[in-house]
Amino acid sequence: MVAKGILRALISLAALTTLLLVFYNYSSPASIRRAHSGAKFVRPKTGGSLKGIDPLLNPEKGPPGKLWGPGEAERTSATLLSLVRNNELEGMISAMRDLESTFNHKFNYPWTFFNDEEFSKEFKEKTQAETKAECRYEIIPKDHWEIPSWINDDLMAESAKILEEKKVQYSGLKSYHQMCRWNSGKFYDHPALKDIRWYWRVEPKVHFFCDVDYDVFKYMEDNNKTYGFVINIYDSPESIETLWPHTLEFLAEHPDYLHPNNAMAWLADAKNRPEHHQKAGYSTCHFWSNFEIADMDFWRSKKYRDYFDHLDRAGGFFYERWGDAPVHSIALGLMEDKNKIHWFRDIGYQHIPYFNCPSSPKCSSCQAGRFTDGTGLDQEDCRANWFEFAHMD
Ligand SMILES: Nc1nc2c(ncn2[C@@H]2O[C@H](COP(=O)(O)OP(=O)(O)OP(=O)(O)O)[C@@H](O)[C@H]2O)c(=O)[nH]1
Ligand SMILES: [Mg+2]
Repeated sequence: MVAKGILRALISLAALTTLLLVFYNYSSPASIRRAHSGAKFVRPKTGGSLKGIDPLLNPEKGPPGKLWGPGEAERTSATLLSLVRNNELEGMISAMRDLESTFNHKFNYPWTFFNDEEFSKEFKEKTQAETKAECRYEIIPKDHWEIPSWINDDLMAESAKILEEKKVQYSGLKSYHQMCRWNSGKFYDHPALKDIRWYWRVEPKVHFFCDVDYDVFKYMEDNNKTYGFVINIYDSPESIETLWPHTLEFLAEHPDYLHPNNAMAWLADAKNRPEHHQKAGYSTCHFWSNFEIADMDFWRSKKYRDYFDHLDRAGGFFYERWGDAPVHSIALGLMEDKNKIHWFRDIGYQHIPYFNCPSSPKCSSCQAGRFTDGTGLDQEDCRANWFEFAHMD
């Protein structure tokens, strides 16, 4: 009788232990991730909320719905687009090689290269040799590149000194300011892009790690998307001190431009990086624009043109160091339907020092979930904020 009782107690204890172990395993997101992916990476806590799942560590299958593989559909009106200098030829070739081998040899979208001066013969020959697709080489019209007449040289030089004291990178480099302004408000008006709607922005030296077997532009078109990103990071508040106040001024003049399904909660978030919000007036979390797959019709809309003109007149591209990344991100966050913004989480990507690395057999040389390469910058990742305040698609 006593022995039977002990046996029953032992069995109950074993069952309870098993139950607890199972519960512990399935309630621990880290072990779920490990179970699914076999990856050892554990993402540092960076704020935001991944809503219990980490999409970069779960097996990645690409976006849902009908996707068009190579040869399955006509190409749409799109180009791969690079602003680049002759002396960046080597880096451009390396980026092209990656994108051609993972995507473009299957789809043959044309490349359009832009420069503020003539491309060299060597640049043209060596880049064209990397692709079967057409390469176009375009010079930027002077009135799109030059510093506008209303910018005061002395004030700009003084401002550069102040920015340098605040350690704002590239603040003394005029061409960097010009590049940011062109990428914010000019590129889509280049005559060479007149009949083109979609672009994939590619910088020299970036890397692509995963096979992309569907036409990304047709995905955007079919699914009514405006903007695709891979990485979100926090900005340097010192580079954009008055960008948000000027934006609020603009919004007060055009309250109708605020989209009913906007991402204001994402922009206004003060919880995840309070010190940035305090300095800049908004969260500073933005789409990192060295990668963009997007619809130029948004940049060509009256509301965006009005916004860019307002900012351009305010002078912050030159008196501060407003980047095209925060300008694009704020415009999208306020004036576009947030459901039209898509995270291309299946596109493995690196622009030093950050990565987007999905967990997929289509990817190589990129550790799933990795965000930086030992530079201690993991806390700059703010993709989770986008998931928390907008959505995960
Ligand atoms: N033609 C031309 N291209 C430029 C100029 N300045 C920058 N670019 C290009 O504009 C893009 C962005 O410039 P980067 O110097 O990479 O700026 P960044 O990505 O903020 O800086 P890094 O972190 O150093 O890469 C790159 O594709 C550059 O090749 C310029 O004066 N002329
Ligand atoms: Mg760059």
